[in-house]
This record gives sequence, C-alpha cells and structure tokens, in this order.
Amino acid sequence: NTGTYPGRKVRMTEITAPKSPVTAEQFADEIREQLKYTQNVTTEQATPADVYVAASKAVRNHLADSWFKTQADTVNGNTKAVGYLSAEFLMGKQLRNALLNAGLTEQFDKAVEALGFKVQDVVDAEYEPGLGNGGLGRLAACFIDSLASLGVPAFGYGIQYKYGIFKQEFDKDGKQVETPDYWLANEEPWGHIDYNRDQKVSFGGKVVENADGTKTWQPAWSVRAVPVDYLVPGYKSGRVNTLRLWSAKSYDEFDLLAFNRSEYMEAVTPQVKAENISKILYPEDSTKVGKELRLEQQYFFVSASLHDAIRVFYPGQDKPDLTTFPNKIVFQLNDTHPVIGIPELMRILIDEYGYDWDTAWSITTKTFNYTCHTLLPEALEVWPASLIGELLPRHLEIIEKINAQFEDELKSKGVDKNTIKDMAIYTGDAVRMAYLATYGGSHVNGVAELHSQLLKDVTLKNFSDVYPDKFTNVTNGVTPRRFVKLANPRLSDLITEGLGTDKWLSDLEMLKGLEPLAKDDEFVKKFAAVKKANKVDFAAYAKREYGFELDPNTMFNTMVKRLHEYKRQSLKILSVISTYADIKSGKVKAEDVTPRTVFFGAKAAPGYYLAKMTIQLINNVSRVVNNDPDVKGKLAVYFPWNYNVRLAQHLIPATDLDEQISQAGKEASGTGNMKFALNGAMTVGTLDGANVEIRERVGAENFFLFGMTVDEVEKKYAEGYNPASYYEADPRLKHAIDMVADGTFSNGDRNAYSPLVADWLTKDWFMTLADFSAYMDIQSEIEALYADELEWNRKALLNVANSGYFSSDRSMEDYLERIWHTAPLAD
Ligand code: OX2
Repeated sequence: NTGTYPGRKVRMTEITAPKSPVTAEQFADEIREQLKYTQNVTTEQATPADVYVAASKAVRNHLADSWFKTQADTVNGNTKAVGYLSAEFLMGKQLRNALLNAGLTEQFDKAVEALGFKVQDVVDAEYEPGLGNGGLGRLAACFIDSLASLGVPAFGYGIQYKYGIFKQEFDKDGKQVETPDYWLANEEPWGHIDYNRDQKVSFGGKVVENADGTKTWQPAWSVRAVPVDYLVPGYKSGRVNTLRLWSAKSYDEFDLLAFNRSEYMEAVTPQVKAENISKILYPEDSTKVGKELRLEQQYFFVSASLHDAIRVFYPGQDKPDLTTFPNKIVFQLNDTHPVIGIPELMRILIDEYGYDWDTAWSITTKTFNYTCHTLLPEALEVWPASLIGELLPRHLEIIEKINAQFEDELKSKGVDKNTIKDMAIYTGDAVRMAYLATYGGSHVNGVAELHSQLLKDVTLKNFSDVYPDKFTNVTNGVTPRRFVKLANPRLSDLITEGLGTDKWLSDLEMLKGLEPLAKDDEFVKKFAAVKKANKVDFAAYAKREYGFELDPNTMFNTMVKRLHEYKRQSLKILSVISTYADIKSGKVKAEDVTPRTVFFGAKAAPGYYLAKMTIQLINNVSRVVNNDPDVKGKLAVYFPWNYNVRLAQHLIPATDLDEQISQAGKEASGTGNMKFALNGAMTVGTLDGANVEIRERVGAENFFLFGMTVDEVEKKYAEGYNPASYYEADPRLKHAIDMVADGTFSNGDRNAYSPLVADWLTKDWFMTLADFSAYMDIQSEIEALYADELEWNRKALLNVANSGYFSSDRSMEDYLERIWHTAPLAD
C-alpha cells in the first residue's frame, strides 16, 4: 500500500488507518466513560460542551499509542527530525481533524446521536484557538499536518499564548473594536501540560569573565517554561507528531522581605512579570513591532525548545556528544521571530557544554535554516542592541563576535568595504535578525518563486551574491485534509467519484485526473451543483452566525485576508462603490448587471490607523448599499466580523470569485489563493506571490489577470508616481473617491475619511489608483463569463484539477529535498 508522488523522490508510505478501530457503539461507551470519570457528569446531566470534551479525550486516547511509537522511533530511528520553530501556529478547530485522522468520523457522528445530542452542537462547542495572526501561522499548522501525514518525525515548537489574536467586533459606526480572546476560559481537552519536562529560561544580569578566559552569564531573573503538548496526527500515516507550546510560569521566588513590609503587590511582581511572557500574541502581521516583551517571548520559546531537543535526543546524558546534534534534528526558523536561537545555541554549546567557538559555529550553522515571509523592509525585525544587551547580555557578545567573524569572512572573499558595512549583522546600534539568520544558517528560502527571486535580487541581494548556494525557494502549500476534505465534503465526494479513489487526499497531484472530466458537461453540472449547495449552506450559516440575509443566486465574490494597504482592500471597495454608483444612476441597465454579493473578512492590527479606517469605510459602504432599494438584488456587501479559520472553512467552498489583488511584488506568497483555487473558485489577481504559479498551472485562460507587473511598479516608483493624475483621468475612479469624500458613506460627514482620501490622492504607496482602471475593465470579462454558467464552472473545475501542486505535502517534500535532507520514518 505504498504511494508515490509523480516525479518526486520522496516516497509516501500510506498506512491505512484501521478501518474501524472501534464501532460506533463502542465509541459511544468511551464517551460515556469520559463523561463519567473525567467530566464527572452523567449522560443526562451532560451538555454539548461536556460531550465535546469527552469525545475529544476519547479520540486523543485512540492516538496515544501511535504517538508513543512515533516518539520512540523519532529518538531511536536513523531519520533526522524536523523542529519547526514558529511564534505562531494557527491550528483551527481540532476535533473534526483528529476524528478524520483517527478514522473515527462516522463512529463519532453515530455515537453522538445515540447519546441524544446533535453533532453540530457538539462540534460547535469547540472554541477555536487563535494562536496566530494570518498566513504565517496557518502555514505552520499546515506544515506540521503534512509532516505527520508524510511520516516525517517533527516537532512544532511555539508558545501557548493565554490570549490569542483579538476578537474583532464592529461598533455602531462600523469601527473595529478589539476584545480579548481568552480561549482557555473553558476546559481545553487537546493540550497536555507536562510539568515534569519544564525548562528554565533566564534573562538580564551581567556576564563575568572567569580566570580561564571563559564567560559566565549571571542572569537577573528566570522563568519556568512548561510544555503543553498537542498531538499532530497524520492522515493515514499511522504517525502522530508533537506540537509543543511553551507556557510561562513563575518560580516560587516570592520576595519575603517585601511581603514582610506588607507590600504584597510588590512581592508578587516577579511572578506577574514571568507569566506575562506567554500572556498575549502580538496582533501584528507583516508589520513592524519592536517591543521588549516580544523579544522576551522569542527568547523564551526558542531557548526552551533547544534545551528540550537536547533532552529528547540525549536522554539522561550529562555530557552528550553534541557534534551529532545536526544529525538528530534540523530547525527551521519561521521568519525572523525565532532567530535569537542562533546565538542561543552558540551559548548553550560554549557556556553550558564547553565546546570551542569553531565547533559550536559548525554545529549551529548546520542546525538552522531560515524562511523569509516578506519583502517589506519594515517587516524584517531589527532589535536595538541596547535592548538585547539588557535582556540577553551574553547573546549580544556572541552576536558581536559572529559579526566580527562575518566581516573577516567577507573581507577574505574580497567584498568591498561599503558593501560589508551594508551587510552588517550588528551595526553597533542594532541587530538585523534577517541577516543573522542568513549568515547563521545553511539555507534561506522564500515562499513562492517570485518572492524567492526578489529576495535574491533585492532584499538580500548582497548575501545572495556572496552565498548564492544558500538561497532556494519552496512554494507554500495548504493541507487538503482540512481545506478540502473537512471544509468541502461535497466537492471531496465528487472528486472521489471522478477519480474513482480517495487517494488524492494524500497525493494531491492526482487531481490532474479531473482534467478530462472538464469536457464532460454532466460532470461539470455536478460540480456546479456542489458550488450551489455550498452557497446555500453558507447562506444558512451566515444567517445563524451573523444575521445576514444572503441570496445564493448571486455571484459570491470574496476578499479575505489581513487588512493591509499593500493587499489593497481599497481597490476592491472603490470598485464596489463605482459599481454601486453606476447601477444607482442607471448608467448600467438593471438587466445588464450581474447580481453580486461581495464579502470582506479582515482584521487590522490595533494600531494601524489607515487599515482600521478602511474597515470602517467598508462597513459603511455595506450599510448604504444593502439598504438602498435601487440596487436591491443587484449588489450587496457583507463584512462578517472576526475572520478566522472556521469562517474560512465555510466561506471558501461557497465562493465563486476570489480576490488576490495586492500590488505586484508585495505579497510574498499568499495561501488563501491556493485554498480558493482548490475549492473551485476563479481568481481575479495580479502577478504577485503564488498567484503567478497558480496562473501558470491552471492556465492563463482560467485566471483573471490584471494590473501592473513588478517591473512596471518599479519603473513607476522611479519615474515618480502621481496618484492624482489617475484620479483625474478615470471618471469612474474620480466619482468613487468623491463619494467617499462627500459624506455618502458617513451620513454627510465630509471629514470622516479625509485621511484615507488624502493618502489616496497624494501618496498611495501601493498604487491602488494606478491599477483601478485595469481592475474595472477585467470585471466586465468576469461578468461575461459568469453569465455562461457551464463555461464558468468548466474553468473553475480546471482550477481544481490543476492545483494539486499547492498541497503542503508537496511543500514539505521540497523542504526535505532542498533544505532538510531527511526522510519519513521507516515503519
Ligand atoms: C505572510 C505573508 O504576508 C504571506 O504572503 C505568506 O503567504 C504567509 O506569510 C505564509 O508564507 N508575516 N506574515 C507573512 O509574512 C510575515 C512576515
């Protein structure tokens, strides 16, 4: 039962999960037992939330043996493990995924009914953990799912934040309001807190030089890092990996003196400070944050994880031979957030285990690799040296020494003085984490072809000139288990029917087999019926969750992603305003309008002023448009608040047209674009990020391309960009912006959006105005095709058939081959 990926070296062993590990009756008994002995309620007393916890624990028990076996094989086998260091893991709900991978889906459904509950109520009782901001965090979750499914031994290492990404609400004026996401308010059955495998993480203090020339760091304070383990079950691989999220606890260092002076609050200050470290996820996404607490978080989880890996791979050894460390585990640095791991491993090797500098450096550089997720210079972390010096004085010394060694190396390679200065890891004032990661690791990768190319040509050009072999690309991917099978069961069934097997779920390139079926009108009609049914479902969901009244007979047109100027939600909302104006004024005849429902989903960083104003504008356009009888049935705009993984799983399968309209050269990859294509949406997009590769694969004729290219954008910056000239030149654009300025969407208040309008007309850094006309023009093409239902669906089906490449299984295989040089465990 062994499958291979076409054209790939890595073989995937498919262990079919036991068909029926238990019957539905047995599983019902297991739930009853959990209710009785761990929940301590009778079945009669139980609520859906109790049943959710009980069922979750029962599933977890089913995975326990595979988990132990995987751990043992990871340590004893000859296969190097992967450590995925990430400040974010945006896991989404766990129950359905665990059931799928444990082969217990049907048993669960039947058992819950037999116990007298509704499956939906039980599943809804799960609260989604929001331990990530967006694409970067969700990517980490897809990657660990794929590693487990491929049977590659791996650890995800991160932080168990007490508060995840904020909950988004809108106030009566349509403004974003952030409320805390205390996701641990109720029992959380998935994480197992393991007090006996804690690690001590220290901060501050000073470094003293010993008589023999060695250094001793005398820290000022310490935190206890306690691991919380989550199971990461593979799909039909028989493997269960570990996601280890660290939680900060204080040591019992109670200041008795302060207490005796009856200064109770002061006495507990160290505890409060310690536990603050894992209190909250920074709600920033590819934007700059430079906060002391954030550096504490980074060091906290990275230091604990490195020590944990040594504990796991050299059990009980006081003097392990750590020159073998890079053969045991390879660490991937997910963006710059964990890069402090490089000086930390140096410190561990030199100060804790007594290795000399060169040996330590050789081990360290073999151990780490770095993935960059951005091109925005402001999103590459730079830490003030003073802050590192205060918090991690020994690390600052090590960084200085790394930098000195780096400069020598560059000199010896004949790099000129000015370039060496530009490349400094340590400038004297600051530490550039991306440069440290590039020099201190074996490989650097971008997350899509175009992005990796731009990293080499622009962002890290000097580095790629000196170290060309370090640079590679791995295009992102998404897990088909969560984003097709769980999110879109109807489409999954149709795919299985079309291919005659469900093996595509672990070999997604098999979707190619659907291509001939795009010529079969009957199959295309079935495909269209799936989309229609999903839209009807989503309308019911949106009614229940948000009170929206949606018309599933309209085109569902979606733009969901973090709110950022570069992603250009502005472009979309200006086009909606323009369409609204045209329908209302009768410029477009009612019978010529393609009825459309436009969805936005987006959180803005709490301190991001223009992004928050854009949210307010969208909400107010929604209010005006949806209440205007002149456009009723033709145009509607909805902004379901608090976009998260759960909403994604409902909305993506119901979408006809997906928006990927960032300014070319700004979106590193995008992963939503992949999810939409795999679920049979058509894309309107620019040549940016992974859009480029999606279009290449699905075919230019099956993708709505518009807008400037990277080169054209660069040229325009160089010439001097004047947004006002576009405003003057396109009357549609002028009218739309004037409506924002004249109070149409602010009850007559002409000042409500003036900062946004002023930015558009005078700055418009991401050239929304310059791409507006092209964007409006492509909409006519889109509407023409949409009018031909069969042709539209044929093309949408071709998107599905040709998107198999965008499986995160394939991404993982690329990492294995190009970066990690490891393989799945033998059985
Ligand atoms: C995001 C990128 O913006 C997005 O393009 C990419 O698809 C995703 O990471 C996964 O690679 N923070 N979030 C990102 O980059 C940073 C920095």
